[in-house]
Amino acid sequence: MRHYLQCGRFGFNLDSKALVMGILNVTPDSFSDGGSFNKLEFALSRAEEMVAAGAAMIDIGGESTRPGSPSVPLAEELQRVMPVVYALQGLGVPLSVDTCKPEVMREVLIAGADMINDVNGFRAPGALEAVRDSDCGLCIMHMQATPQTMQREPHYDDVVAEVIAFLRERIDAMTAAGIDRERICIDPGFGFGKTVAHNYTLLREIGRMRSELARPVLAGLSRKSMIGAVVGRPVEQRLAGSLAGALAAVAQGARIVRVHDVAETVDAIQVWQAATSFN
Ligand code: 9MG
Repeated sequence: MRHYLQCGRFGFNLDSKALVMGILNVTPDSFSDGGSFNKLEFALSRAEEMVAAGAAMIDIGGESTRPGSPSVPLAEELQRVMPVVYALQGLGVPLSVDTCKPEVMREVLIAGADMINDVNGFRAPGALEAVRDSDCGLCIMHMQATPQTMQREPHYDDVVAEVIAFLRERIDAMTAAGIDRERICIDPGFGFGKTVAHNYTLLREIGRMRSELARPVLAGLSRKSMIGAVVGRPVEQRLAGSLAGALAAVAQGARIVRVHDVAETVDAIQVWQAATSFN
């Protein structure tokens, strides 16, 4: 199966390799000090550090999507994200922006972002139109309900079939709008309206998602509660569990893993790749 992903200024052949996407949160709780110059300096040095450690793309997020997080007003999200997109233009890797807001999508694409990562699967009115006429990469993620309500008793009759049906419907909506399939990657959305059992069922079935939808799969498990539920550790002690989760996702066929701990994940994947052959 051919796995090419167009990502703005960049293009990736994912036939025989898995990439690491480094997470760059630019929410106020991710900075130790309040000055805006220092925020930008901090974001830049963190991004450079991740690229030096082997990150193939950086995902910039100005709105927390953790369960129960409130939505951030448009102006606030733009204020957080835009200076970072401008500052990181010369980084040499694609800049992805994690947002659900069409207005943010439009502005960051003008500023030079290469990819939009939408945990809402581009369902907001105007989202498809906002990304249609660029050549940015697009990550369509599955989420049941909203970040505010998603972990209140998530229910599925058949979680894998329902997630695949959702992703298929979104791919069809995007291609019907004139968007090239080569710009799209898909994501089961670990932790977004799923129990621990739903998450691990989806993890085991990444290969089915990939073969039924014929697009590269992006997986985000880093430090999440599905890891904590197994290892019984708080978020700051989930590195080993997250590495195992990333390798499990790659072994099942994921081609991009979204992580906090870039250096460790890159090493783990390199050893995995040396020891196995990709399918
Ligand atoms: C923003 N964000 C948080 N978790 C995520 C995940 O699992 N996938 C994607 N695409 N984005 C995520």
